[in-house]
Amino acid sequence: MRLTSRLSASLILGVAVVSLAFAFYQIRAQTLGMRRDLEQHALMQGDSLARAAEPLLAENAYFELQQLVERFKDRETVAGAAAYDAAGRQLAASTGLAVLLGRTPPSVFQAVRKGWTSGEFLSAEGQPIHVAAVPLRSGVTIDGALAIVHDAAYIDTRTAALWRRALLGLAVQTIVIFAITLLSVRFSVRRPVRHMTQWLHDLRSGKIAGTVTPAGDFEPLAREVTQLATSLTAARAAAQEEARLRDTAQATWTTERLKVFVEGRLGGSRLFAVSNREPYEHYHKSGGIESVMPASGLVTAMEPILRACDGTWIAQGTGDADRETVDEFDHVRVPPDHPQYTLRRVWLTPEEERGFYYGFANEGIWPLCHIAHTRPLFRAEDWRHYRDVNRKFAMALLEEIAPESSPVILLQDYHFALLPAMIKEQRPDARVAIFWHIPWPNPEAFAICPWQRELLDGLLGADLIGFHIQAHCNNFLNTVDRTLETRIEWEHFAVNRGGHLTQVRPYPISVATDRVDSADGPTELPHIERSALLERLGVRASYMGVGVDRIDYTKGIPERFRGIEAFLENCPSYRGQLTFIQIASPSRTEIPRYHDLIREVESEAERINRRFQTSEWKPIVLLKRQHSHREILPYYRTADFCLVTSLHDGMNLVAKEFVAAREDDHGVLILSRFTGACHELTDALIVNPYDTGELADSIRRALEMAPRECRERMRRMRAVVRERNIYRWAANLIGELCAVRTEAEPPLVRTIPEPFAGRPGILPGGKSMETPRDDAAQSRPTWVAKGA
Ligand code: ADQ
Repeated sequence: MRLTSRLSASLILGVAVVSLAFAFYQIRAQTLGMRRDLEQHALMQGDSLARAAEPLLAENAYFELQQLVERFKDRETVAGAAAYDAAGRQLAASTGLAVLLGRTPPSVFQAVRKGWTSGEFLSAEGQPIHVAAVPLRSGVTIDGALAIVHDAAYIDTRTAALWRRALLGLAVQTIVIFAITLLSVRFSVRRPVRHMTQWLHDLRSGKIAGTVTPAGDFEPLAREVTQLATSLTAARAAAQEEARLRDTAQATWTTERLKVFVEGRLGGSRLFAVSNREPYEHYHKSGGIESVMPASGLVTAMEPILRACDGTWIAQGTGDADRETVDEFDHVRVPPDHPQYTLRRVWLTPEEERGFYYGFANEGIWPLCHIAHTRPLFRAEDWRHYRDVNRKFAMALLEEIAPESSPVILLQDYHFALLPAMIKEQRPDARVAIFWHIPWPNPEAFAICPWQRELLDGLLGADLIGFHIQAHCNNFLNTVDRTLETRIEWEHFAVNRGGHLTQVRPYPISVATDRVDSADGPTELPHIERSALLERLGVRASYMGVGVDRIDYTKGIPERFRGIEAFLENCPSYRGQLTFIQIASPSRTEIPRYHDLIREVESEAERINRRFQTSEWKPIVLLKRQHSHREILPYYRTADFCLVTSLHDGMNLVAKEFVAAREDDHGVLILSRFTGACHELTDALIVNPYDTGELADSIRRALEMAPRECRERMRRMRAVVRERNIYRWAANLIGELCAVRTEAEPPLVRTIPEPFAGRPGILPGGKSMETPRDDAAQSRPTWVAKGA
């Protein structure tokens, strides 16, 4: 109500001032017009009467003169007329006029003296009158003057009437404005505000969640409030989960717990992550810029950690709008909708990307480490690019960590085998871990690589090397043992090389079980029936299986399709009943092997479909594009089984995502024995993907498994995934890394490589910075000129 009154009062005041000023000018103009009209009219009358009076005055015919002025009196608004001689003495006047005028009016003297016709407004006996004086001539001599007197009171009367009307209009205007303001405030302000207040109240009291949707001018406010409410809901859920866990004395890791843990362990140091793949790519789309989260196990795993710690993630910029979205230091805050950490982009030339990423990393190291019968290709040119790009990332990382003492660094994957040594050489005070997301082969297989010594040298710069499982750690230690002059401390699973210790540990990576869509935060998704999902795809089936993969030869997609074919051959009653949905995103398409694989996957699906399909049904639906986690989730939730048939896989997150999604405790996981995941998810149906018959059998077993067994298996797997989630993975890795004792204190003088000149915290011209060690309280380095 106060808002309405204030709004109305100011509106009314504003309108009143403007209307009054307007009325004043209008009425004044009208009054002046009436006076002007009267004046003109009087002078015209005076002129014509003067023509009649002049001969009478010349002949001294005063009686006739008196009659003339007397006759003139009876006209409308005319008060009378009077004749004067040259001395201004009254010779004749209409009855009563002599009394009204009293003295000779000044305009009469002026008419006699100057020979001009003139008029004036006077007040006579408190009454407004107008006097028009006309000279009376006889030839060129002025014998006297004639005065015509009008009653001007009617002008005041009309002016007063005009004011009355204007004020009445103003009053009506005020009432109308007040009513309109009241109504518009009620409908466009008070109603949405009341709605939002009620919504906030319900939210606070825990009755609802979701979004508030007032439109129009309130939309930005509603968006902000919704954002705030989402954070509040998430914080409340986290607090409840913490409380529940404390109550049940469980040790499950949550994002909140990780946050507190990491803050405590970092103790003021900051967390830096490096990977080739960036977590958010920006693309030009339909006239604007959109961000996309790529399909990658690494991104899926690392995203929640960076969100929890607000660190810096250094990665290659690959989106076509990436350069437009960074600031002058190549930084962009992400996630775009709800920024929580910094992404620093590194730019590679097309040649660098070809040699480093497609060449050495993905045609060399990837097949080298995955024993999947694709021959590794090692080219000297690719190796040069690999080394140069590692150096480029090292420069970017050194630049980012320059202002930090003892930074904590998590390097990701086989793209950066040389980076640990490059960083430690410059910053021995940094704690460096590298996590190898893919398998590590046996020493004989690894020995194929012509640059195996250089790769191991680079890796051993790290304080900690992580693999998914112990077998990969053992393979790595054996490879080092066979290749380099080192001491392997088997009892500690560490390599001692010239006094520098590198610990080698298994950290089985996992998924976040408390989040549905890592891009959008915790979200409730509406339930979609399986039949509706299948209908959208144009098929009808009673059973549904699902597979989710990048199209990669290590994932065993054609092998999987052949397993489905064998199942339909062996169990014809399932024809027309089971449809397998393969969600597959094309990957590394620049590499001929991957390009060929897409064709192979498509043609295998087509061949099998042709063999069995009917008008309403087909055995395989291939959805060949990148999907968001939100799009994948309904398939995970409603499938009878999920098929993971990797020929070799470091871990495989799809298996864990499927289990995490099954809140209903249904669904069967069929899992390749060559994945890291099969060591933890022992309640899956473990298969050899090369054995088509075994695959077919396991599909039948999954479809015919007793509901009770299915539920028990799923419950046990869900407990494993819930407990060994991504936060636990991060906590173990970061916890052990922070406990590492580095050999060196922060260097006294840190030399900053030349390309960093002009960057934040770095002085131009390749200056360097100094950390004064004698002042314990001063932990931040100060900048000094090189050589100072
Ligand atoms: P990847 O080989 O990429 O990861 P994986 O672990 O299966 O394999 O993870 C793939 C991720 O991408 C999953 O989160 C999945 O949901 C998503 N994804 C797959 N296809 C998709 C599609 N079509 N659309 C959208 N999303 C899709 C590497 C190693 C793995 C290891 C991970 C993490 O090869 O062994 O588990 O890193 O360390």
